[in-house]
Amino acid sequence: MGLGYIGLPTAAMFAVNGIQTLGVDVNPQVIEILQRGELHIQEPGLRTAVEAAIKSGNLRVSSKPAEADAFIIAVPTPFYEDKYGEYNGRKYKLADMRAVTSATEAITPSLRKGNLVVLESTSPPRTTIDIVAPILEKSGLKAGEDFHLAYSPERVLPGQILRELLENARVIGGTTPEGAQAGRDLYSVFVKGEIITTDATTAEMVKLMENTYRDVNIAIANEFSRLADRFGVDVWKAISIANLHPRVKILRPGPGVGGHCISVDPWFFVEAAPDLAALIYQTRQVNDAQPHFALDLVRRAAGSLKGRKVAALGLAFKEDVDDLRESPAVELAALLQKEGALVKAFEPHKPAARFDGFETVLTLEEAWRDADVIVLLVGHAEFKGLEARQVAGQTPARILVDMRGVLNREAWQAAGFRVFTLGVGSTADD
Ligand code: SAJ
Repeated sequence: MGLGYIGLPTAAMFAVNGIQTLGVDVNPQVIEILQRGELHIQEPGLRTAVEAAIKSGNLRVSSKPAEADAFIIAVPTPFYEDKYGEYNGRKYKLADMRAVTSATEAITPSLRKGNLVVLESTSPPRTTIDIVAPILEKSGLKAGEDFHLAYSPERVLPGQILRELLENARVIGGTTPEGAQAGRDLYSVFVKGEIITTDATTAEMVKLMENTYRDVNIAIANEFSRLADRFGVDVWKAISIANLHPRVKILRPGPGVGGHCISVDPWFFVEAAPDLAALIYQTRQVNDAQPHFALDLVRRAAGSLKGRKVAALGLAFKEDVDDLRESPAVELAALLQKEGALVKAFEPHKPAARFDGFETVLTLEEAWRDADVIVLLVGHAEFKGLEARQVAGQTPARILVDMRGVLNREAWQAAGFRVFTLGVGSTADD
């Protein structure tokens, strides 16, 4: 159920490993595109995997589920745009679980004795027990007695989904030990990594803990970038030295935290226990405010933003992916434009993408042809390899702002640029 970034590769993996698989999606366009032999999402290796799955004869797609031995629910769990909870003056987001409930409702009529149902969607703790089980039990069958029920989160990294689906350790939490075992039997068809079985609520919490831990770690890196800026220190150097300590591994600062996981999952904890999750709430505040810190850096670099022409390099939520959703780069480009700059943004992985708040262009050259300032927003491989001297010959801009700490300061300075790097205080050595 759900043929997105997780459901589609998962369905393809089962199919190429000999399991008859029906991929179901409520979006008729998705079904139509897949039936045409095309893909509606980009992910390295996915085309080959889906083609092999279809060729094997084991993968079919449909807008409706059918009877099966096992059902996997891999639908999105976004937030409501217009509803918030509040605790002690802290406003928090509320998870929109409607896709999970409707996918669960859709399979209930097909549910038979002995079936296995697995929820993969990232969800607040206790969703499997408190939300999914009661819906399925409307069939008259009892979870843990008549059918198996488990939670098994995907933990793959966008850009490396195919490899990580196979290789990563996989946690499977059953509402009963038998449910977890049934899940292990199913996923061991293609999972090469270790499979750990536990209970459903532990598995739900594990998933949220992993991404929350990462969010907290990036928040401290982002806060360090602000401190380093104030104290005239180069945060990148300081972090790399601190990370020589055998028990320290600080992540990288940047213009913010985006994507569909790290900036989202911590809210599930806040929503489920707002009275307890104070650090997690604060972490979200720090990371959500980071685009504003980045905006201020461009303002300082450019003197003022009014009427300044800005070439924005990269819009994806992180390096080397084409995903522009929940992207701090998009947010920053829009903020720059709103503050009076004239932005031309170029995203090499999706050059034709369009946004309301600012202009996008089809090539790097177009972005910087008449720019005053170049701002690197995403550390894509194609930007890391830019030759400062060559760029200097193609643009009148002589101010470079590097939000990811990936460009060589000396080389760009030697090519005539004034270089501003996020987290590098102005008195840090050049
Ligand atoms: N980021 C930084 N600094 C860093 C690392 C990341 O600013 O040092 C930013 C990125 O630019 C991006 C955001 O954080 O905007 C998230 O990127 P990410 O690479 O940390 O994570 P995702 O969202 O691509 O994938 C994460 C992964 N979780 C962990 O590594 C614990 C992945 O394994 C999960 O499957 C995925 O979330 C998910 O679906 O939950």
